[in-house]
Order: sequence, then C-alpha cells, then structure tokens
Amino acid sequence: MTSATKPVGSLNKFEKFKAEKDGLAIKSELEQFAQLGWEAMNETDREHRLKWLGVFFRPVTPGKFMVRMRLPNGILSSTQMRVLAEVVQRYGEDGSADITTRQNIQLRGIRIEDIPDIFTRFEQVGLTSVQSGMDNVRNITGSPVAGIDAAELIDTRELVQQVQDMITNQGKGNPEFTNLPRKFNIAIAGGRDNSVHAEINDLAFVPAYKDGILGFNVVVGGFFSAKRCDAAIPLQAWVTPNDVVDVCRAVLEVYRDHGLRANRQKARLMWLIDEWGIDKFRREIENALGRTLQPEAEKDEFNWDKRDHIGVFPQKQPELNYVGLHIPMGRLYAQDMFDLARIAEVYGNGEIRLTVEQNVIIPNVPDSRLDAFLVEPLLERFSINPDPLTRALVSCTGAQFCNFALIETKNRALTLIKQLEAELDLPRPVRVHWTGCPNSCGQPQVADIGLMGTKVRKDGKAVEGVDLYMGGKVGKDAHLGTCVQKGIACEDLKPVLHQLLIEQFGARPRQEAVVSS
Ligand code: SRM
Ligand code: SF4
Repeated sequence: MTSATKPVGSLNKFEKFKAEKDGLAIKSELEQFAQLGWEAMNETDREHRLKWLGVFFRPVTPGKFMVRMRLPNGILSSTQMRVLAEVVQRYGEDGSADITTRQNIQLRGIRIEDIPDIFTRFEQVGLTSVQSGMDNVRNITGSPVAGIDAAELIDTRELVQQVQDMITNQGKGNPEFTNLPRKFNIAIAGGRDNSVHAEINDLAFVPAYKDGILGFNVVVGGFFSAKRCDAAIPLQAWVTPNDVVDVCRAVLEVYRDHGLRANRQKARLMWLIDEWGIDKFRREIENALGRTLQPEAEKDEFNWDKRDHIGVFPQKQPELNYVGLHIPMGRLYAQDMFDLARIAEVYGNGEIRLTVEQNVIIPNVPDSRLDAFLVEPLLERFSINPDPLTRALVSCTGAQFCNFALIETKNRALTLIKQLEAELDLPRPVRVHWTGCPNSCGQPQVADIGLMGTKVRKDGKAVEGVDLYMGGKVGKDAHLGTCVQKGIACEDLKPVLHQLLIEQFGARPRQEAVVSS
C-alpha cells in the first residue's frame, strides 16, 4: 500500500493482502516463482498478486497461465506481434491469443517457468503487461482510426500513451497507482462516433468544442458489474488535450485516497460519486488538480453512427487506406499472428490496430498495393466483408478459460450465428454480444441483442442458459440496454433469436427472400 493511501472503512480480504504486500512487489520474485513452479507457489501470490504483472492463474487450466498485455490505443507493431506469436507458438495446442473488448491482447497457455524470459522479450520490443489486472487501471482505449480518419476531431494516440506512461511509470510499474479500491477503466474518444464506448468507462474524454477551441468533455463513473451497471455521468467539466494527463492523475488520486474499500461489490468509482454527489466529487478533483475546471462545453448537433471499421476505407493521407479485418470471436493462433505481422509489413507500414469489437485494422496500405492485399488467402479467414450477423458478433472468454463463466460462449456464439445466417437474410448488421456471466466483460448492455450467461432449470436439470438484453445504443447518444427476458436455455435460443431478428431487425427467411427478389 502506498503511503498516500488512506483506506476508508473496514478492510475486506483483498484489502488485507494488498496491505501485506503490494502486487507489484512480486516483480523481484519472478525468478524464484519460475524455479518453484506453480504448484509450490504461495497461493495469494499465484492467484492474485501475479495479476499486477498481467499474469493470470487459470483455475480452469491450472499451470497454463494467461498474460494480459497493455496496448495503448490498441496499436502494436509487426515486430511486437511477432514476439507475441512466438510466445504462444511455444505452447503448441495450448497456445492461443484473444483480442479483448478493451482493444488489447491476452496470451494463453503460458508456463510460469517461462515468465522471466517472456518479460525480457517484451521489454526488448517495448511491450508491457504491467498493472493490467486486479486493482489497477486497465488498457486505455482510444480511437482505432486515430491519425488516419479524415473525420476525426482529436488524434488520441499520444494522449493515451502519455496517460499509460504516467500510470505505469513508462511500463516499469508505478506503486502510486497499484492499490486502487478496484479496477479502473479509462477511454479517450477521438471522433464523433464514440468508437470506444466512452459511457462505459470510469473516466472518459469526449471531444467537444468550446468557444471554437477543441478539447474534451469529461464523463465519470461508468461501469458494469454483477451487482450494478451504470453509464458514465458528466463531470460537468471541459478540459484541453494538455489537461488530460493531469485530470487522469487527479481522478485516480481522489479515487485511491477516498474510494470505498469495505465491500468490493461497492468499490467502483460510481459508488464514491453516489456518496459524495457530483458537486463535491468535482470540487475534490479541482483540489487535487490545484485549479478550477471549466464548465462543460455544449454538445454538438452532428448525428453520427458508430462505425465498425471492417472493410477498405480511404485515409486522410492521400493514396493511403486502412483495411479492417473481421477476426471471428477475436481468437488468434500463432500462425494467424505471424500472418497479420507479415501482411502489415508487406502491404502497410508494419502497424496493426485493434478494435473494441475484437477485430484488426491494417493501416497505411497504398492504393497501388490494395488489389494484391485483397486477394491474400488470409482474408478468407479474416474477411473484409463478413455476413451481417458474424460481422458484429462479440464474445467474452467464457467457460473455456474463465472460472466465473456460467456458460461456454465463443464457440456457441459463432455456431449459432452461422445457423441463423443460413436461415435469414439480414438487411444490416445486428450487434450481438455474448457474455458468460453477469460480470459483463462482453458488454451485453451496449448490444442490439445482448446474451448473458446464466443457469436455467429445464426438465428438472440445471442447464446453460442466457438472459436476453436489448436496446443498447452505441455511438453519439449512447445508452445502455436492459434485460427483457430471463432464463432462456441455450438449446432453446435459436428460435427465439430467429423470431426477434424477423420482428425487430427486418430479417427475412431466406426462402422468402429468394422468392420475392
Ligand atoms: Fe472482464 C473479470 C475477461 C473486459 C468486467 N474479466 C475478468 C476476468 C479477469 C475474471 C477471471 O479472473 O477469470 C476475466 C478473464 C478471463 C480470461 O481468461 O480471459 C475477464 N474482461 C475480460 C476480457 C478478456 C473479455 C474479452 O473476452 O474481451 C476483457 C479484457 C479487457 C482488457 O484487455 O483488459 C474484459 N471486463 C471487461 C469489461 C468491458 C470493458 O472494459 O469495456 C468489463 C465491464 C466494464 C467494467 O469493468 O466496468 C469487465 N471483468 C469485469 C468484472 C466486473 C467488474 C466489477 O466491477 O464488478 C470482473 C470481475 C471482477 O473484477 O471482480 C471481470
Ligand atoms: Fe469470465 Fe464472466 Fe468476464 Fe465472461 S463475463 S470473461 S465469463 S468473468
């Protein structure tokens, strides 16, 4: 615990072990852990403190750890992607990677004995996984088309990097911010389409003009949890891009020093805002900043839909394009990662970007290279024009690797959506999000159709099921969807979705579509 931390109320068991030893402290013990092996390690170090370095023990696959990276703004180079590919490659069938709903990558199958070597290789190419789990700030999201989108307002790349550097001490680890009351999410939007889901972050910056000057309105307190889900509310403050790092620091300091720590179910930032009220919260941020905040700027009138960035799009730089590839369920294997690194180098400038929809963007492809790119065999797997349901499908990890899961998600989601696509003709994409339990990592509340894993009783037996969410709206005037039907057994789900797609999303049964065309 840092000297600046003043816990409020009595301590829960997580607060106690954090007070005994800061998670970051195990950095110097990695060699020892590698020699001891996972079975002999101290349980709290193995199951909790390692997460401060981004290393997650998986009770579902004991001994095969998951490593969660930090990829600011979801951008990495082909060299970095190759290093990640080599890491998972050494684990054969156990090795894989997932693109996450925070524009990030998680590696699977990792053995504890290899961690010191893996971390050295990360460092050599400027990668880090530090502070990516537990009571830390998660991967910071930014516009996936920052710096290349003709319609963007603010290029978020440098700002996101600066905020990450402040929080992690340039990736070396920063004990100032390793003992927050709970996890913390930050997003910086760069355009009007809000492609980072600003409203579901604890702290987010939304571009806005004030007196002709471009800056950000600040929103705070957005979060999902099993107990409660809330969209972020305005801090009633407008800041310039130069203020962003200081505002992040101030909010984190206030949260660290005053956030509620007695009950982990009531520890996210919004609970503190509830307790204080937004006016007091704002005053405390001003005190921490040492200056007053300017009032919020008026929202602009433009109406923008959220884009998914899949397909070929001209960049603001003449004769250059970005190409968005659909990655089914965000799941990658070593060869896919090598292939993505190769195509980014051969056709682009080596850069690879990720989206919160778990897809990939290859930027900076010259007009002259496009035709060759578009006949790459890899695009048969990672399509630039997927079918409308597949296109917008998002899923959390689910039971394959996550012990919180109440259901299997990724494989089931893909199989079901393919079956529905075979039956139905869709006039437009429908955003279907799956999440394996009420923690909501797959964000069902932002989807047109959200499916949250649960257990259902059927014929006297407990079977895998879902609660159905609807009405999530993303983009400019985003708002959260709500649960409209509880407890549908997964085996009964297809006819329910079939009907829903016809009644509410203009789908037509395929035969009928053929007859009338
Ligand atoms: Fe999450 C815990 C996976 C995004 C809310 N989340 C977990 C754990 C670490 C649980 C565990 O130890 O097994 C999952 C790891 C499973 C695994 O092996 O992959 C996990 N969360 C994920 C990812 C990988 C889902 C995905 O498939 O993309 C996402 C990783 C993002 C990243 O790169 O950091 C992920 N999690 C989210 C999001 C979405 C977002 O940030 O936009 C949310 C809801 C937003 C929020 O946090 O406000 C989310 N995860 C949670 C929660 C509930 C938090 C709470 O306040 O109660 C938990 C449980 C917890 O923290 O106690 C959780
Ligand atoms: Fe695991 Fe639940 Fe998060 Fe899915 S939503 S990754 S099942 S914690």
